Amino acid sequence: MNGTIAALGRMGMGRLAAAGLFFAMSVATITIGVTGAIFTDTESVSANTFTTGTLDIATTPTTAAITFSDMAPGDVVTSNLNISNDGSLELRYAMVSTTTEDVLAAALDLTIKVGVTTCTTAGFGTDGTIIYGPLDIGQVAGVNVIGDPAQGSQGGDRVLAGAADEDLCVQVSLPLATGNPSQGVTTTATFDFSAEQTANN
Ligand SMILES: [Ca+2]
Repeated sequence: MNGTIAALGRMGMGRLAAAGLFFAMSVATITIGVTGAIFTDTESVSANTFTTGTLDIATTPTTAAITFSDMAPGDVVTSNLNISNDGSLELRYAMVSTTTEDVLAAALDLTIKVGVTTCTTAGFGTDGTIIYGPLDIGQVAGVNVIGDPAQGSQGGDRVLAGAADEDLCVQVSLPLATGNPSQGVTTTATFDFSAEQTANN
């Protein structure tokens, strides 16, 4: 008896499963039939623009910032050298001085100041802050006069905000104690300025 009920039950379950499968297929058919009738919408986000900044160091003057012909021990010359950040990014700069020979270059004393109100030989000592010297004007091998051109922040590196500038008051003297080895000698110094971004560096 119990076996008969169980058999009938299995038959019932089989019919129920078949009916369920037929119903699911019917729903799928109906769903496919109404796909084109739903509401939709889209939205685009435009103007995701990126621009990079610029790094541009400039000097005024661009050549012969300080010179002296027929110099004698005891002579002094003073000139202004403007350093400007013509780019949009904040920069950090360094300056290396390379000379064409070493004897007179070692005899000549270079002093650089910032914040000098009147950049003349008479006004040089009045105010401002020394950032180099008095030391050699340079060497054939090159001398780090301001900071260090190596990447990153080193002692003496100077920072200029975008579009900012600063005046370097540059003074060169030939001390009275200079001896004959420097007589009749010419040396030419080239000041190389190197700038790098300060952002992420
Ligand atoms: Ca540096």
